[in-house]
Amino acid sequence: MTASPLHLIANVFGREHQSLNGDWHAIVDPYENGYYDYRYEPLKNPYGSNEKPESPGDRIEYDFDASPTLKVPGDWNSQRPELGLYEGTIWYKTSFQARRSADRRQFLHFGAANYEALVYVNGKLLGKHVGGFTAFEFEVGDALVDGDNTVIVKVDDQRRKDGVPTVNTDWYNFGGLTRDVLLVSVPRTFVKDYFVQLEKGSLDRIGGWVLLDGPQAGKQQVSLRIPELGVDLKLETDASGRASFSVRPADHGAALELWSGEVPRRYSVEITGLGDRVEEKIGFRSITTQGADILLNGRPIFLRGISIHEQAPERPGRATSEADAKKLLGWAKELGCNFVRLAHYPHNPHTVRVAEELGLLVWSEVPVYWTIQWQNPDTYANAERQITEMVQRDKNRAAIILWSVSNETPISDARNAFLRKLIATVRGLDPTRLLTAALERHYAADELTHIVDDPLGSDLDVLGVNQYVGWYDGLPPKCDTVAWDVRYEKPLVFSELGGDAKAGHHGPADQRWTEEFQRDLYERQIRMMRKIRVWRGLSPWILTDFQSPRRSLPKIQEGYNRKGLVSDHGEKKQAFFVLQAFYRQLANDP
Ligand code: GCB
Repeated sequence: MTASPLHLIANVFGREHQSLNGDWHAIVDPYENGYYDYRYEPLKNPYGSNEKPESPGDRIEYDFDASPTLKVPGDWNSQRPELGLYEGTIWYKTSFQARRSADRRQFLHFGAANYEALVYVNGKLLGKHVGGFTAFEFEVGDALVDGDNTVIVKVDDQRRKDGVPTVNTDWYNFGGLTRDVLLVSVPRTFVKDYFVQLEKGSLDRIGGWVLLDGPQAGKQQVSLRIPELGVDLKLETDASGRASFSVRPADHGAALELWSGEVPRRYSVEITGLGDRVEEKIGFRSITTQGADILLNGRPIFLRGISIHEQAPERPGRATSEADAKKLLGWAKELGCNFVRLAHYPHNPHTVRVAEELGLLVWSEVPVYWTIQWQNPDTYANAERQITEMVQRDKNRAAIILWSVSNETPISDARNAFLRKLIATVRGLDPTRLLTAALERHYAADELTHIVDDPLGSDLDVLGVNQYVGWYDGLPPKCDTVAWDVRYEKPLVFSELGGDAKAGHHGPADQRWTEEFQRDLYERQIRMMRKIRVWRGLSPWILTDFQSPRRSLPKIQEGYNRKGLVSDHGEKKQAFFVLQAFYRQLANDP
């Protein structure tokens, strides 16, 4: 039995840690030689044990230390030409120095590994994680030795029918250890997690909980301080290590300044207990709906957004760093956005933190995309774990206002039941944020009226709708004739719209793939959307051109989805400026 990953430690970067990023030795293993014997049964000593010949006659047909390296964090596809479209297993190995200690615990933290990872320390299998975009951790425990330690990770990025996502997506299946890897060290009993946010429906009351983990977690004193707000609480954990709290800074004589796009104010929150201390900057804001309005801090807001993939800016590969996040989100700010849809999976934690610092509201989603196996309980368990890991990691980020459970999932009873269960899970984990999904619309018989009546609409707070009028659905002039019939009195956000244009390719507005076509499409789309009474935001598809093997049209696509407003070389297309002008106008006259 392999162990499952643990409930995530909050704020790993704020703990004592060493980075294991860098050059890891890597063995490319398309036939799973390191894991199975010739009968295709798991071997007793897979590559995970890192055996070395003990005498000259020993036959060991692999050697990590003599194998070339790959950069971590990073996708493997963009690092070596022969791995461009490789899908399968690569074994990674690195070493680190450590000390065993009776009063510290060590955890290996992986920001993400696409898609399945088996983690070994000094030959011992710690466990397995499935899902390419969420963080996971294993306690290293007894596997650690004083001095030199070895970590080996088997990463397999084969697409799976029963996976989340399934085999068919419109993005590149970048494999590897794509995010930071850390060795985190904490006291035996430590502050593992906390939830510190404005209480639902309140503009001045902060509430939540603290969770201790370890042999002395129960019935302990914990303190929670927000010095700038005069908050200094002494809490006691229950038998399971948890303590709840609720506090009004005004009762301590302090005026709470809320986090907003204009003033992304954050406060230092310090939590201490049993010799452990964690500190993190947290913002406080409320997000609710009222009829068709989205209210940020009690006031209606229109979401001027853009969708973003975790595609590296101006180069092939996955975006992996804070610098990448700053570049991408800098373009979103330049466009005039106050909102970004981080599609179609949880993005790098750097991206969410930079968005929070820049005052960008965030939609965060899981890759429950198109047609996954709605009736398969393992697929459901996988989706539920991914969404749980997403919420665990980012629940204290004020920037995130929307959790999205799915993208363009055709309506069926099995799908409705699956997504309703996911929605209930998220509401249980985080009662403070809004729930959404990118839904589809359908046509009335006349093909001109678009109806939004997905049954899931009754379970969601905000209706996300993807629509491609003028691209997959007629030509741009069709936007002038379409009417919308939205059957819910809820905020409608167009989570996608757009069309492809190759930067620098020019022609008349009715010639597909030109910048003029895309510009005309945006102008007409904006006119169409403005007529919809419950329309409260948009996140057009998409900020930058992104790699997708589905997109093969020579001279135009060449492996890229070209719906970006910015090209893969950083050139802004004409439609960028159409949307920018619209967003400037909205910002001045909301
Ligand atoms: C969609 C999908 C998105 C695609 C986009 C397109 O509806 O949600 O993942 O990339 O359309 O360009 O076709």
